Amino acid sequence: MTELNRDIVKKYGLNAGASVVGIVACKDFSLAPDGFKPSDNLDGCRSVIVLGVPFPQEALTSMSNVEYTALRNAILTKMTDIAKIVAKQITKQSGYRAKAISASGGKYVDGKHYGTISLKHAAELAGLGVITRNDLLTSPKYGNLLWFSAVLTDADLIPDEKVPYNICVNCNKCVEICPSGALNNPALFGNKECGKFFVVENKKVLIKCFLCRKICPYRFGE
Ligand code: B12
Repeated sequence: MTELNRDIVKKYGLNAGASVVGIVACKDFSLAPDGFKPSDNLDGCRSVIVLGVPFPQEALTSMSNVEYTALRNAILTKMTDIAKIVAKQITKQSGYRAKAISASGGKYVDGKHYGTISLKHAAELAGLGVITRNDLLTSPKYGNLLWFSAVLTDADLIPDEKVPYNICVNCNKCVEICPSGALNNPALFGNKECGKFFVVENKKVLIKCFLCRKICPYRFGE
């Protein structure tokens, strides 16, 4: 068994294919709803390792809805695989418990599909960026192009610092362009409204809108 620390964990993530890796202490999730705290999903959880990979910029500039959706599906599968690799390595090399968190889903509550934890909040707490007015995690380096997965572990790892400033200037362009009205209430994102643009065609989900991503002046970072 080898010692486990933040540098080793970050190396695992980068070697598995992540472009960014951030660490949060589980206690920082106190504001997450019950059932969505890391400790609700792994007994004795101490740290969350957040893994991110960006879309290429072309996803927002020149891809059709079909191409965008196909790339999104591929990247979500890749993100989940990266989390599984990191979780396996942690347990194998150090003996700590580790649980991979899927990039695309987790559980059903009252018939609705939810993630295991909120990966946007995890990424913000892990210092990978800030949640901006379009309700997306926006990174100083990669803008809103990042996709995430995570690993929960009972290892106590030194966490990262949050980004100490807000990138969003509240230009409101995302609110004005959103065809569903999902962004109208700054305190409550309209999941149901936004979800209407995820449509089933030929037995497959097609994402028909990503204007809140595309319109943001910080879509590609600062
Ligand atoms: C389900 C889902 C959706 C559904 C939601 C409706 C539904 N339930 O069916 C819909 C269809 C709306 C959707 C849309 C999109 N999604 Co989506 N989605 C998810 C998914 C898989 C789960 C979200 C979830 O259940 N979170 C858990 C619940 C409890 O969190 P919540 O509702 O956000 O939480 C609220 C409160 O409970 C509280 N809260 C919850 N946890 C915490 C924790 C802390 C510390 C605090 C303070 C508060 C807090 O704050 C929130 C506001 O009230 C996540 C992956 C994930 N696991 O996070 C991706 C995810 C959020 N989606 C993502 C993306 C990219 C999109 C789209 C852009 C896709 C597109 N159109 O191209 C749009 C974006 C819309 C937008 N502007 O935000 C990315 C975001 C990446 C980024 N850079 O921000 C994620 C993280 C996927 C990923 N693996 O990267 N999505």
